[in-house]
Amino acid sequence: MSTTKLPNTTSLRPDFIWGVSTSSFQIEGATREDGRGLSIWDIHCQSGAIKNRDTGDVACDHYHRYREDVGLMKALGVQAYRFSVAWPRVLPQGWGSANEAGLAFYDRLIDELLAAEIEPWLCLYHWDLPQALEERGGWLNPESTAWFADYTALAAKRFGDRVKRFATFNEPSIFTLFGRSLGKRDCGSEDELHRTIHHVNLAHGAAVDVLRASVAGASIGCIHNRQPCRPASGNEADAAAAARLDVYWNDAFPDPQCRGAYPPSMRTAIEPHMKAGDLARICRPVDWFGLNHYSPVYVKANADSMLGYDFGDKPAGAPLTPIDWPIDPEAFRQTLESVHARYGLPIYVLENGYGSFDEPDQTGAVNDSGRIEFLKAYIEAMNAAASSGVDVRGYFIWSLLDNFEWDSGYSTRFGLTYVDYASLRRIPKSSFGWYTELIKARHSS
Ligand code: GCO
Repeated sequence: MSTTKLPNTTSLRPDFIWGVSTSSFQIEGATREDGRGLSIWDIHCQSGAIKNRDTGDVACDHYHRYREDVGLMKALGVQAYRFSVAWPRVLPQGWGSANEAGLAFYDRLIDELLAAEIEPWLCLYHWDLPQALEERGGWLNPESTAWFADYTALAAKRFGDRVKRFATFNEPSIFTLFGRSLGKRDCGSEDELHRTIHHVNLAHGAAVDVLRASVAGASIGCIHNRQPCRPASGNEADAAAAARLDVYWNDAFPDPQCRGAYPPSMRTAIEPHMKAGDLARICRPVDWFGLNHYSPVYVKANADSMLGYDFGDKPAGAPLTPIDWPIDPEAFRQTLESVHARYGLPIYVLENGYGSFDEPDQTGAVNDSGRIEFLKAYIEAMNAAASSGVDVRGYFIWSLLDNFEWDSGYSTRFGLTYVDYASLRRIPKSSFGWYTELIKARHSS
């Protein structure tokens, strides 16, 4: 592999962490095995709502193939691996008695990672809410804070001797704003949306306290999807809709969590759901800001929808990935700068990646040169942000493996590794070798 294709990373700190990310529902499979309870995503898939009626029942079969997958990470040379624990695998009813077999799976995974000298980064919630809790109102129920705190305490007690990096939530703005498309009852009203937002923020704060109290040396954060929401046209209504969505998409969680206050435009709507002292319960000290970034979002006004917005057209001629997401590394650099300026925390990029429709060629190889070009441009943008003083400390590619891409099912592929879902064979793509070279070059410099 020629190293001329490698990005300039000279402004990144010597101890910069290179990693890969996945999530439980998207790769594990074994949804009915060893006592796992059902999640809202199992129920959503059962409805036939997913493209090709795909489900998470087998996924990448990571539950059984985790040793092979850790071997892939070892071959990549990554220092860290971000995964999530499936709440219903360890607490089938969401609370109450724990499932030993479920806990034991994550013990095996963590031990395998440590043996491979790969640091485990554990995300507590990547959207797979236990269905039993959804039936009790889910995040709409004020008891959800206690449920999440108890689940966090179980994970901290069991894994905290070996895991120090904890994320409370993956993309809280996404799973609350777009409840309908993410497997749970949609937020049927703006009032329900604000109640859900507040309860998830309270759950974050409660989990931080639990982790601080029970894991010596815990390094804690929350993972936020942050992407500029831009007007799809020059008209005023679209600009206002974009500005409104930008607040909910980008500020509704990190602002109360890291600055101790909701964005001003949300306060009237959120206040009826607050109790005295809530902001102090939410704003608990964290150690880093987890950033997921892909591309800007283009927004148009829609008076009939919740928050009065809809997704609009991307700029004519904008470069797009094969799944039509804009390619805009400059927006990534700007986002890094805005997070640094607004929150002043060390930043770990915990998702960035390229969706496509890779297939092996006649030799059986998978050449994903588009992904290499994308990653190179985004890493260069991150390097430029670092050169202007942004405290970015890690970059985790989404994803190690092709996997279950939510409503798109298995039709789109984000992996550095191709997964043949018929045989579950893993085939490293050309981007896999490229990332290996990048990490090796960083460690030899
Ligand atoms: C998200 C989720 C991931 C996705 C990835 C590609 O950001 O939607 O964290 O689970 O699979 O981002 O869409």
